[in-house]
Amino acid sequence: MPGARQFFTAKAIGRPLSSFTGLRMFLAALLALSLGLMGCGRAQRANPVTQDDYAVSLAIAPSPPVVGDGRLRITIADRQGRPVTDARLQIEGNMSHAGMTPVFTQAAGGEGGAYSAAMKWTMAGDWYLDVRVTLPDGRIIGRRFEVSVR
Ligand SMILES: [Cu+2]
Repeated sequence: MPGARQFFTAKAIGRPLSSFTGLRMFLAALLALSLGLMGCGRAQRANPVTQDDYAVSLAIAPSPPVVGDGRLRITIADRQGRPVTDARLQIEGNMSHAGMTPVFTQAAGGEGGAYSAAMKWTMAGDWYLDVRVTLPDGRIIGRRFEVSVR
């Protein structure tokens, strides 16, 4: 699948991209509005990117995460609790305030349903991680995790 390793290409994302982009634009507008009204505010929490039957969990090392190099461990299981291997994960980290450069990382393989990715926390504070999972059958699911970095 050429291009699948690139982040957020239209080909890889397909139809969900438009709603995701719309959501991002809506959130950006909300954030701009809230910043204008009350200074440096938090972004609104987003609704789930997709509805699905999978269980996706995140663990971070070190814990609690600190500024600098960290490690993400993301575990995926299906509805029956069976580990999902051979998915591809594209991960985008953003802070809850405007003006930060996003941090990207990715993971694949997933032996035992566990995926490991290096992550660089570039600043202390509130982050959110958008995890896009391309399942072995090509479907894409998404999760957003909130992370507080010291
Ligand atoms: Cu920041």
